[in-house]
Amino acid sequence: MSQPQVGIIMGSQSDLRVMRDAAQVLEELGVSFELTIVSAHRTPERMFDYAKAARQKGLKAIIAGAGGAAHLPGMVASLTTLPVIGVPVKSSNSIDGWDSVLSILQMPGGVPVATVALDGAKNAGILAAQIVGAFDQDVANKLETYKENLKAKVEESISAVSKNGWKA
Ligand code: RP5
Repeated sequence: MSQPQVGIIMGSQSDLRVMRDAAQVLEELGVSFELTIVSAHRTPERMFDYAKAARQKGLKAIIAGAGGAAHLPGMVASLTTLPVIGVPVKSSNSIDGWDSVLSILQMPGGVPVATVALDGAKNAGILAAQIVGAFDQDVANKLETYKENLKAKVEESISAVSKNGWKA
């Protein structure tokens, strides 16, 4: 694997069932990435070291997922000038997901976290690829194809519904 361009981190191994969607789409789009567990609450020193080293090791964006009192994305954003994309995870300790959403979304002015939907790791992966693709034509081309495929799928459904009717 070449030098990772995107870092995917999460507060716990239990977040992987959601965060794997980010890895999957980055792989599909040909963007190199690394994936590991970094907990804001349980391994604060590791979080500090990861965020501080991220730019120097060549990362262009960080995707950070966490559930419940989800401080990881905001804390990482406070420690780096790289763009941080936050994924609120509906975890076992989450009331109904709103705790994770609001913990990640409601950052104070000056420390932005680009927050995707609850369990929205796929969009986090696409957004990270778009950040990389702003400076990398190969990735931009893959994103173009990705969007064309989205359009083609809808067009297929339109034809199927108009040909077979809504009952089928
Ligand atoms: C958060 O607590 C993690 O991001 C995870 O979503 C949640 C539960 O963690 P585990 O108890 O499953 O390790 O910090």
